[in-house]
Amino acid sequence: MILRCGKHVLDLRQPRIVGVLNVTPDSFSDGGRYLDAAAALAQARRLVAEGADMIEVGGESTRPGAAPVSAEEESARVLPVLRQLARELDVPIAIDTSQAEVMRAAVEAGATLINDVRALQQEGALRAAAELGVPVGLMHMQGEPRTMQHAPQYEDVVAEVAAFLGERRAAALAAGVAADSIVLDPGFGFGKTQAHNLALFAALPHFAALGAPLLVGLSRKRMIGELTGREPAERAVGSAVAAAMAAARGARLLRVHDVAATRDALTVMRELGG
Ligand code: HH2
Repeated sequence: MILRCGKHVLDLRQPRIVGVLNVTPDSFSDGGRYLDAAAALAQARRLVAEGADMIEVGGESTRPGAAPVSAEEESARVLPVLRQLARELDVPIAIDTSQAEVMRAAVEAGATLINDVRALQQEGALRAAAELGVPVGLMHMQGEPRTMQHAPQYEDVVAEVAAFLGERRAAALAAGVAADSIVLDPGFGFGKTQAHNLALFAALPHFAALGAPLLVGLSRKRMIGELTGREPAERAVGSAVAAAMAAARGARLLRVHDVAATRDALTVMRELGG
């Protein structure tokens, strides 16, 4: 399995690390730290040196309770950073956005993968993704960030998330997105209780068997906090263990903040035959 991101080809027989770079004032674990382009570039270089195979840039926090941002505001945050990273780094750059206008500007600025936590459901997003011709990540979320953790409910979380991903994949294909450009993600923490997250984690082999590369984002999330009793900045070990286990269960793209810890976890697991 490979993923073609512009001139970069990711061989997904190995799990790949996506280093997260949030250029937001309010992200839950790194908000406000990389707002200016120079700080963002320095952090991106650090993530690549630590072993990131891709860098993802996001200008909208989707933490529980976060308010939406306008396309203008989001573009102003991400575009200068994307241009610099695309010029200076030799790894693919992803854009984390739901807005068609931002997708178009981001790809123009050098992004070669679109990661959408709303799975191309916003107006114009399906068409933009198909026209831009880059891979797209489709994630499941119940509700919207502002209210998604109020009372998430499912009859059967695994079946409902899988059905949603199947529908969004069909919609993307119908819009003209290439079959080998679709990445799926169950969306840990997005309108899910701890019990829902644990059920989805146990079902990762099922999601991997849907036939598209599987992306997971567990890094520093409350799911890890509930298991370890630690604050976001102290969740690197728990997150790295979870990422390695997810890879063993079929995840191919691991969206993480702590790249060095994740790289070590994957290396040790591989060398020990896990
Ligand atoms: N999680 C976050 C953001 N984007 N995208 C995908 N595909 N999967 C995820 O699990 C995912 C995601 C939330 O993490 P973070 O970006 O660190 O926080 P914030 O949303 O506060 O910026």
